[in-house]
Amino acid sequence: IRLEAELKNALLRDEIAIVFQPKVNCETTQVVGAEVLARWNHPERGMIAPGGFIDVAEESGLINRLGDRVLELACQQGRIWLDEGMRMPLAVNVSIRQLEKPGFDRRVLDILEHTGFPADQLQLEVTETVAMADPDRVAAVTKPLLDAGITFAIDDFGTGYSSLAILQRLPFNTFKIDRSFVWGIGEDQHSDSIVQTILAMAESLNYEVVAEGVETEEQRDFLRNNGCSTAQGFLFARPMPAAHFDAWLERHA
Ligand code: G
Ligand code: G
Ligand code: MN
Ligand code: NA
Repeated sequence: IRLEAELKNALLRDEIAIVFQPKVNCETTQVVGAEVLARWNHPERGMIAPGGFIDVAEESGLINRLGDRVLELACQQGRIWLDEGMRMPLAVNVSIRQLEKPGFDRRVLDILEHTGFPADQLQLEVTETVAMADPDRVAAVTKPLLDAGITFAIDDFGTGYSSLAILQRLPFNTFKIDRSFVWGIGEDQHSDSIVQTILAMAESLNYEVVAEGVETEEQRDFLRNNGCSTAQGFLFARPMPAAHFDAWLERHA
């Protein structure tokens, strides 16, 4: 309850911040976009990672305001980059509580409109378990957003129970391979096979794949050699505030 009250205050005091983690082409390491991650800039406890507050935000319903704020901050920064001549597609996490809340689609479109960030440069990430729990609802809620040009990724893919039949009815065009499988590459046979199976599924469904949590050259080489187009992880960069992201891009180029 205390954390909930504090989080409510944090929203009023504008203590929610975002960081950006680059997504790179596996082959060329060229930057193809970034995932946006929330942080709570707590006056006493410093930067708090989402593990420390997303659950509370979801249980209390504060996730709706927090999610709107994260999206708004992301689109504002994306627009700044565009005005500086840099196209940077952004992926923002959304939770089931946001998707379920009536008017979600309208609010997303409003934020795009008032920030001037293009819909076709925005991707929304929904975890696999959520996507599969109520596929019809997800399909209905995401329809107007899809029509506007927003794309959808299934986050933490491989940890749930996706069926091909259901996937075909859903609006996703990207799998994000869960980092637990990426970490198993070269370590256990199961992870190698699971990653290869996800890549094969993606090919037959015409999905893109982003491997998350890539930490070693060996993981990256395996992914590239098996046809994975995009990777994200500490091997390339940690999540960073916008100013650091700019500096990193300059060094990376
Ligand atoms: O930044 P970090 O790696 O600690 O993020 C941990 C988890 O929190 C990630 O898996 C991510 O999906 C989730 N997360 C981060 N930012 C947001 C956000 O803005 N909204 C939601 N719903 N989840 C987020
Ligand atoms: O799936 P999700 O949206 O939760 O993923 C983002 C989270 O993963 C962030 O909290 C980010 O800090 C974390 N992360 C990203 N890359 C790596 C990595 O290479 N290694 C580890 N340990 N965590 C990572
Ligand atoms: Mn994610
Ligand atoms: Na994930």
